[in-house]
Amino acid sequence: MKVISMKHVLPPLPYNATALEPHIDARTMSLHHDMHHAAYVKALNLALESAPELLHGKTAEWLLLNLSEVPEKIRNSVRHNVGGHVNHSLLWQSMSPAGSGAPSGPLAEAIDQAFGSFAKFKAQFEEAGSKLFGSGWVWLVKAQHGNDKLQVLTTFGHDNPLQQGYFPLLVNDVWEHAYYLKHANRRPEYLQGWWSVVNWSEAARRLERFGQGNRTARAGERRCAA
Ligand code: MN3
Repeated sequence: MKVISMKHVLPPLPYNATALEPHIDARTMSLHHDMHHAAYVKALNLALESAPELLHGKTAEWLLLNLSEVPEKIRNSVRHNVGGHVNHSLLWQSMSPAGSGAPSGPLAEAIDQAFGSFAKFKAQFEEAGSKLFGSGWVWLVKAQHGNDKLQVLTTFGHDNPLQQGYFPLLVNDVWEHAYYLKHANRRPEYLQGWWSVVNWSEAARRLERFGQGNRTARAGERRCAA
């Protein structure tokens, strides 16, 4: 049976490029999605052209977690570009023009429990994002095993917390291309303004799905991390 080849596809932005103004300007948003994210998808597909057919049908999340199955000559390219694809797909969902400004329900409780308060969480997230040297991402995550509290962590390049055993709830991009046109070198200013466009209902949905995933994992069923 022939394995069906599945090209990775750039997801459309879930809102208009102007929708997050003034916090994310339209020019940055268009460049970020239409050029940067698109380039990662294109490069991923190109790298996979020379890969064994078996890899053509795998999801981006599978590739992220099974890089050892990818031939060494394309492994670095797949790592950077599949991470870029997955992380940016999460980033667009982490933002919304209808951001409520603060989490509610179980997510709000989990944040209070882990960080002391929402304000302390924001301060820790901003500090982690500001201090990250070079290009990377800042995340709110939940450990995939055990019942640990929520954590803030950063990843370099396009690495993803799933590769380190953490399930991502919320992410912001601190590569310069995410903010430089509007904020120049003032990354902390970008991180502070970002709270106005955070999609808290999406983060809450991810926490809920994580809980459901944990139950199916315990029942021995296959988990989907996306
Ligand atoms: Mn980016």
